[in-house]
Amino acid sequence: MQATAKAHTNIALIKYWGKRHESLILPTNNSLSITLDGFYTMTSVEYSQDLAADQFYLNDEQITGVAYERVTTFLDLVRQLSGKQIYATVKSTNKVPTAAGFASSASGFAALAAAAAQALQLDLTKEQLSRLTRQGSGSACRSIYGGFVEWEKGSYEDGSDSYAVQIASEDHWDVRVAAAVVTATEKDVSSREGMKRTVDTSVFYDGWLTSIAADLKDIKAGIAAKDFEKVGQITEANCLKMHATTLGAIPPFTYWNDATMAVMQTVQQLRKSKIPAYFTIDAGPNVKVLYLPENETTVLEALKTCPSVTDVIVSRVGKGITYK
Ligand code: FM0
Repeated sequence: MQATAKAHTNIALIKYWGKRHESLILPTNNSLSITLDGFYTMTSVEYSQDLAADQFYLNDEQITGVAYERVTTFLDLVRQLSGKQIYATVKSTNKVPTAAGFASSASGFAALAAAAAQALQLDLTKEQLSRLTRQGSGSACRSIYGGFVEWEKGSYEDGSDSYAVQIASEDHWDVRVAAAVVTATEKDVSSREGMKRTVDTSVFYDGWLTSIAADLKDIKAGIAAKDFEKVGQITEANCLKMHATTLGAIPPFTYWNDATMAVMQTVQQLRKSKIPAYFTIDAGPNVKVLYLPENETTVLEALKTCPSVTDVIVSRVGKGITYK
């Protein structure tokens, strides 16, 4: 009753930004991501009749409080599925700078779900695993798969048709993503809180929602045709629209700081000198830059010489869940 799974994080090109159901984690719109090989979580889950509660260790440190509650609440779902009232020791190693907009929750819940289900021999399909994972953290349901992945929002109230599917494998297209790290501090507004405030109060939220269908259709055509400029333009515009909704919320907020803006301008400058590179930003100040392998040297040089950037981490398109 022990298993170990590894999951990579992912970066959304079309963002998940808002829920239609809070506890089931059902989104208002489809989203689309690339799985990244540069960041991952490795998690082992061991069930034991001797335990009276779950235990959670992250990077060798025992975790209590809110982060522990999220893990044990998620394991309750796995217990329900298995019909076994049995507790687990969870040990995770994170190769993700936590809570600085790198969405460690995506690789974290994907690895946890996979290891827990495997340890109890639940024998889930990828679709079932993605649906389970979604209830830990929405973006995590995309990290079950490698390559290019779409999370279908679904329409059923019970969430049974809300899970991710792979739209192209990791071998389809060698695009690269450089994560420009500008700060490692914890963020003020979590993505969970930020998207809720935006759905509830932002005057721009309807505009965001009505623009998604066209973005999805166009970006999927762009991915299929390996049209980098098309994919890049849609990615950057979709990111800017998502972040615009936060400015229309009450109270208004933004995830950007001056360093974020400096990196965005560096990317725009690269394009002026005919290097196709495009940025996207999640719920934090760090910027991810999409580029093609032939421009790697130029793009990395520009990012590393940007004064506000403390580190640059390169990812290729990564794999889905693997087991040890
Ligand atoms: O990844 O409340 O998954 O599509 O990263 O746990 O379901 O942490 F930019 C924001 C991630 C949202 C976009 O939200 O929220 C994306 C975001 P949860 P998540």
